[in-house]
Amino acid sequence: MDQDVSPENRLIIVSNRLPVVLTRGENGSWDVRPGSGGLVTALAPVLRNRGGIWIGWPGTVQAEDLHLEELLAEATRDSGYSLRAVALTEEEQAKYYQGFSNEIIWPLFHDLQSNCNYDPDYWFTYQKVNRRFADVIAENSAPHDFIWIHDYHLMAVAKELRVMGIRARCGFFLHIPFPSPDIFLKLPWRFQVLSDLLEFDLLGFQTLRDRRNFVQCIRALAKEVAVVSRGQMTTLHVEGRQVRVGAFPISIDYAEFADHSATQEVADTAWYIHEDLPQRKIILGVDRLDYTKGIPQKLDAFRTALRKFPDLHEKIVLVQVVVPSRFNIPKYLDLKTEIERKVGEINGEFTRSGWVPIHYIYRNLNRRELLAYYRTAEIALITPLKDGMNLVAKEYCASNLEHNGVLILSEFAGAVAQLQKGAMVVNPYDVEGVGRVIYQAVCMSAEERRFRMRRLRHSIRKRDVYWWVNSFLQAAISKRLDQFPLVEDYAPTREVDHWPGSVCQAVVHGPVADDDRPSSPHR
Ligand code: GDG
Repeated sequence: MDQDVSPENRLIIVSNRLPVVLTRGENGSWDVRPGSGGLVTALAPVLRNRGGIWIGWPGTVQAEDLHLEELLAEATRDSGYSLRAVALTEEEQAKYYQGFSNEIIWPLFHDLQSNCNYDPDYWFTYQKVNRRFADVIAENSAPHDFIWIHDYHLMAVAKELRVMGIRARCGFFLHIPFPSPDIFLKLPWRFQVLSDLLEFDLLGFQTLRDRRNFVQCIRALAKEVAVVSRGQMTTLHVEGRQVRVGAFPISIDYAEFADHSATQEVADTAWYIHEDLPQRKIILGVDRLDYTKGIPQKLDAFRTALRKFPDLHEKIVLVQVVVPSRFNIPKYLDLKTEIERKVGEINGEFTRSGWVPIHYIYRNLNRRELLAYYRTAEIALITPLKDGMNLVAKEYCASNLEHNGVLILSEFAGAVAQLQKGAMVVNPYDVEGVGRVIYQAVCMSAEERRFRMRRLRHSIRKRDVYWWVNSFLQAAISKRLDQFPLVEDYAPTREVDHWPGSVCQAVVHGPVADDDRPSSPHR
């Protein structure tokens, strides 16, 4: 048990990855930096100063000179909570994470069954690693803690905890979609996965559609379970226990995005971006390298818009940021090749002196750059083939301080349920339709843009990440976040950067990279 903080009612967050990335610096020392991705963006501000624990894989295989505990303690020194690592071997990582999680569950739950590789060995290792996570949770938790497990990598953890006799309340939130029964039925381990999920006390999904799909799977495959739906919540009666099932659309720290976007450093960076692209409207795409994000289809739609509407030539630029991800899986490498080929073809077809239609960025942007792109882009083009939520859509709106941006959003992103009234909703497979909507967005009047963006921002502000966490905790244990113990002596000792929640504010050892230094106010 952790002795540093009150044992009462702590929040224990468990996810596949810790919210940090460990890398070896040029001088051989280890650096700890904030991780990226939707889960970190959403949860880091939530845990700040609540004295909880975050358990996960640190993202690196144990090396002899890696003083992991020391590094993790240093990384969260100012955050008010602590990190605990789950060690994995290279083989476990390959079979549990890349294999079962990302070659089976990820494609299946995104309706892309033909991308699945049902290797039985993956399932075996998945269970073994879930047990390992349960061990670390058992070592670090007390009966009054609330254990909140995240995402499809860890669906069997509650089962393992129950086997070990751990009875603490345990909730699960699925960040990705849950498929309809006709797709879920293809999973060779469909009965085991459903029965593992039924060991949690609360199951949270992103949207009503996901919750409905899950309940339909229960009705089809677990006939002994009684289903009672009342209002927003469904209760499953399983062998004398009750499992609550609800939809909790995840969100962002709206105020933090809006405030940081308003800073001079972001404004300066945004100004330079536009100065380099004079008289062009910027259409922005920000996606992890993933076949669910619909990047090739988006490029096809952009090409269609340029072919059909020549008056767009030299007036628009697509800035497509692709964040490197899962490059050990062959499908992802193929996707990268396909994207780069298409970008080359389109630029080859349309580039004129002084105008390159697609600016392709294949790397992680730092937060200042990302916000500057959000702030400066006239249009955000977010067209996943399927997405649990899509936080980029919400971040773009929160950062659009001038209320002049247009959000083009796929009807298959979970975010559409909340944002459909202000966004231009498209079918990402319909490249002609998306091409037409790009044209309409470019031509949209300032009044309509303002009207739509105000609506979007209002809705995201009202249901931000604190609303999300409070509704989940309320449903799980009838508590709000502010009822968890505040770390009283919480006092950042160093100047923090603007990473949400200031998970880890600094490089622990080694030099600060140039692009992480704040830009000087030149204007
Ligand atoms: C999963 C689900 C669900 C992106 N590029 C950079 C960067 N990002 C950050 C964004 C955003 C996050 O990564 C991406 O979140 P998404 O929600 O768009 O997508 P996934 O990573 O697939 O997340 C998704 C989410 O979980 C939460 O439940 O919405 O459906 O698939 O926060 O800001 N951050 C930085 N540089 C980048 O270049 N710093």
